[in-house]
Amino acid sequence: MDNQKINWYPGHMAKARRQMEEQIKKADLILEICDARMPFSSRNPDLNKMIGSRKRLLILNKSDLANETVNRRWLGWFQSQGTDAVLLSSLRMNRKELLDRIDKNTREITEKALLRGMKKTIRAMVIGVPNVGKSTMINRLRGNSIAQTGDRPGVTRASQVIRVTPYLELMDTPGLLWPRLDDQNAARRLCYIGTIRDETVDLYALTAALLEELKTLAPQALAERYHLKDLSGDSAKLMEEICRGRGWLLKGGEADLERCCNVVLDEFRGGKIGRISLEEPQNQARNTVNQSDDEKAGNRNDGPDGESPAADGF
Ligand SMILES: Nc1nc2c(ncn2[C@@H]2O[C@H](COP(=O)(O)OP(=O)(O)OP(=O)(O)O)[C@@H](O)[C@H]2O)c(=O)[nH]1
Ligand SMILES: [Mg+2]
Repeated sequence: MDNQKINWYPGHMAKARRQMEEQIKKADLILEICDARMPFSSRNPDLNKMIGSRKRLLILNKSDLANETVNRRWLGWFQSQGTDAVLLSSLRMNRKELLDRIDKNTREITEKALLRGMKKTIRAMVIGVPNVGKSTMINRLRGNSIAQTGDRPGVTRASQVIRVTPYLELMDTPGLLWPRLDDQNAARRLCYIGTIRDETVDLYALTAALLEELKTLAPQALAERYHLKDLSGDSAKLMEEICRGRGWLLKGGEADLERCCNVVLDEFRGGKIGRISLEEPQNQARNTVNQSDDEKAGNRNDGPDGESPAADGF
């Protein structure tokens, strides 16, 4: 992955970006969604600039896939920064709690309108990078599947307004990345979680990099999932072992590395290896690969918090 520049800006995004710049100005509230496993790298700096000082609620979605302790740390960190944030799992959220939170964030606007004798319909815009669960969250809030969703990036191609309650409209928008890719660590993580299309990256290099990170972030979970006795070898060796353990062999007995890459990435994305957070608030301003050994130990996702999926947040 080191020598491979990722082209993460498909053509449709430039058009969507221009439209969203205008739409943001008209929104009463911005619901910015990021991935709870990596709230730093899954937020689009470009969108951040466009939002400016407009009212926003930051939603750390897919919290069911992230480590619970780290989730709480992120929530505390955002609070300390003055950013209103919530943990969410769109797949098992409490609809009323999220609606109440939206209501709280727009109360001033509705009360002002009431004073003028009007019952205002709030328009909130749902934005974020691809595949973080924007459309899924809207469907869950509405109670049926009106917006198209899918476990790949780029499903929503155009903005669409969806009425969620008589007085709340949400605008679903296409996931947006930013055109300049400077931080290759962030790019790699975005690939791990399926924000950038797999077709644009070398999946072998990506899986090798992910396994290297998991050796540090969740060694126990990794060893257990793939019955690995020894994690000291490099990622090429680990992939060989995973293939042999699972019986993924080609005709001549060679390891089926393509299958290994597809399954490991898929299992990581689906939380099957464990609830693993890729970023911690205290490291948010630098690369986790440059952490000290103490910090690495503190960043582990293994142990009681990393094991059982449980609903937290909404
Ligand atoms: N585990 C888990 N999966 C989720 C959650 N929210 C969404 N998903 C899954 O993530 C995938 C992407 O969801 P979408 O709602 O299509 O994501 P999106 O942000 O609208 O994506 P684009 O339209 O491509 O920008 C789907 O497979 C969803 O089922 C969540 O909270 N937890
Ligand atoms: Mg979508």
